[in-house]
Amino acid sequence: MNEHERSDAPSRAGFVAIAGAPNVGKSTLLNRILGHPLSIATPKPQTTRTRILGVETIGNTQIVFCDTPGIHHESGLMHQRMNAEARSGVREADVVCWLIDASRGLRRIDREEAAKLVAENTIVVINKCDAVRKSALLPLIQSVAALLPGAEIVPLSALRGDGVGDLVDLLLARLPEGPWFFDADQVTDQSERRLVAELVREQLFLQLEAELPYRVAVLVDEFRDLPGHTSISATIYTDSESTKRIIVGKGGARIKSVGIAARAGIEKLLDRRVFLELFVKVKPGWQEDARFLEEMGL
Ligand SMILES: Nc1nc2c(ncn2[C@@H]2O[C@H](COP(=O)(O)OP(=O)(O)OP(=O)(O)O)[C@@H](O)[C@H]2O)c(=O)[nH]1
Ligand SMILES: [Mg+2]
Repeated sequence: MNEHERSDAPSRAGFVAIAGAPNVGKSTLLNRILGHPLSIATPKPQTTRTRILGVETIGNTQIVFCDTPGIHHESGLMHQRMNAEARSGVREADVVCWLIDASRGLRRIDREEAAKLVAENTIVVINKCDAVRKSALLPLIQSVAALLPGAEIVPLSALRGDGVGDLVDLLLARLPEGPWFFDADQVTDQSERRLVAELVREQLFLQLEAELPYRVAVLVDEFRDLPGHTSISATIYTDSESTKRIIVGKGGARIKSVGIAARAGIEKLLDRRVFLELFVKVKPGWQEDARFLEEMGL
């Protein structure tokens, strides 16, 4: 029996969007709160492409976090869909955690998007406070307060964890009474296949340079639980023969290294031995292909 079942207090539940410009640390914050790596996070902007729900049940309260893609200015169907995902995540939330990167200060995109938020249900999270001096923080807090008067402001470091507990306490206090949306032991809405595809994409983001990570998508083709191990095959789609050659690498070295690193993460996720087979296919213009984007959850 968990604490919720023992308690006489009414259950509480709500949706909390984690939103903001690309690369401000949204996925890192979600993973820090959950205590395990659910949503891939890399040093490159636009890592997250779809909404990812992460469920945290504490006592009688269930917080359903929604990690969202960074809102950005780029054009094209994939980017439009990413922004739409982020905006609907914000619209549907009871509370919005709007992240700002303290090490970069307020940027144009932060100002433009902040103007669309509602102060009463927004907590402005000033992230990456570990990366700036305290003296630089105060003026930033003042500018944020002027930008969105009335919104709560929480400085923290998602990377180190400082201040994250205070944010969770604030959220717990804000969520309305109501039934839970998920079972107490459910942690996400993402399928194992999707999580696996993301772990492969994470390695492509980490191991490919310049704009190449933006030219790949990953789909799991086969996922079979066998005695002693899980056998998985996935396809990496890219938009040209030349990118395919780079992904495969000299004598297959790059794809091998992506596979080894991704497999380590997948074995941790599934807590099983994994055989992972990766294929690379050229699919010109996939970023503009509505049906293909839908298959990827966009
Ligand atoms: N110094 C520092 N770095 C951080 C902190 N939080 C996140 N980062 C780093 O910022 C980079 C981006 O983190 P992500 O969590 O992927 O950011 P995001 O906002 O989800 O990015 P997109 O999904 O691309 O929009 C990574 O290199 C993180 O390690 C923090 O509190 N301090
Ligand atoms: Mg992210």
